[in-house]
Amino acid sequence: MPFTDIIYETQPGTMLAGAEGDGPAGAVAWITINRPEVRNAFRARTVDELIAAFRMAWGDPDVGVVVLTGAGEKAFCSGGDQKDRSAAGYSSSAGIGMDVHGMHGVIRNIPKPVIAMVNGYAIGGGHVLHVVCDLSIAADSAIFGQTGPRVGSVDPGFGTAYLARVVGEKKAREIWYLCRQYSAADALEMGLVNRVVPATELRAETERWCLELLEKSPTAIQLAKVSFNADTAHVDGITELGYSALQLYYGTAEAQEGRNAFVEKRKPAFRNPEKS
Ligand code: 2NE
Repeated sequence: MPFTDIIYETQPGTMLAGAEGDGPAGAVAWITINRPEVRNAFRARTVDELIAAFRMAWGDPDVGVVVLTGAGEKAFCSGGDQKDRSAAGYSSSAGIGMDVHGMHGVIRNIPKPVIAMVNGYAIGGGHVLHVVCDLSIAADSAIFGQTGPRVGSVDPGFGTAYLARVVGEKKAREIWYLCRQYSAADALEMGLVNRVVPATELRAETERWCLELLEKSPTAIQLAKVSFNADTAHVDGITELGYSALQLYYGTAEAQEGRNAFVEKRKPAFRNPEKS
């Protein structure tokens, strides 16, 4: 599949920041969402390309670590492309129209660590993307948050129940119900990210983490990852159920009002959508 919405590159371990001598064997796969004009929002095609890219990294025996990031300096990812969303869901043939569940699955199930290099906004489904990655390293300028209840959507399952595992039930519910934005410092304090560095050092710091990972036993890391995943595998079922409900919700006037208000740059009137 030729990629239009993402960039896939590999970097040998010997070329990583901090590598000495021969450096570690192995390579890093860099997957970059490349739609900066919409803050790296994903459409159905983007999701298909991301799944294909993760599968490429999965099948490449040289690749020991995968880094997911966004193009430009403003955004990691702003979630589902709202201009591509109608009462039938996001434009595509199946489910809510995009295989977001499949994308979460490939990030969780690839037997290699995945680092989210959060270079700006991680918002909505873009926030969920970094949450499902194994590790998150953020620029000090990064901003985090969910927007579903403001735009007539929800990213249930890994976006909700798994988030509660990461930050606790009270905080996860606050993040979802109030749709506030949180700074990188806030994110570090609540355990949402592993490390925060100045934006200018983000790439080098991420490369140093990749280097450390490449020096470890890949099979031990794989087994650790699988065992972490096993403990939250039931969330898969919640996600499946949630997306089925979401497909029905997208057909309602309430959900359409959220989407329309975002595109029209106005406040939504959820309790009386006909009057907006
Ligand atoms: C990300 C954020 C906070 C950035 O704000 P700012 O002020 O830096 O940029 P601005 O002006 O809002 O955005 C720049 C351009 O990008 C588009 C905007 O419409 C704007 O376009 P123009 O006016 O220049 O034409 N843009 C940004 N995000 C977009 C998006 N997600 N879809 C389509 N166009 C987008 C701010 O932009 C923001 O809050 N964005 C929306 C975040 C959001 O609500 N995401 C969707 C949540 S739902 C979801 O992701 C989801 C789900 O619920 C279930 C399953 C799968 C996904």
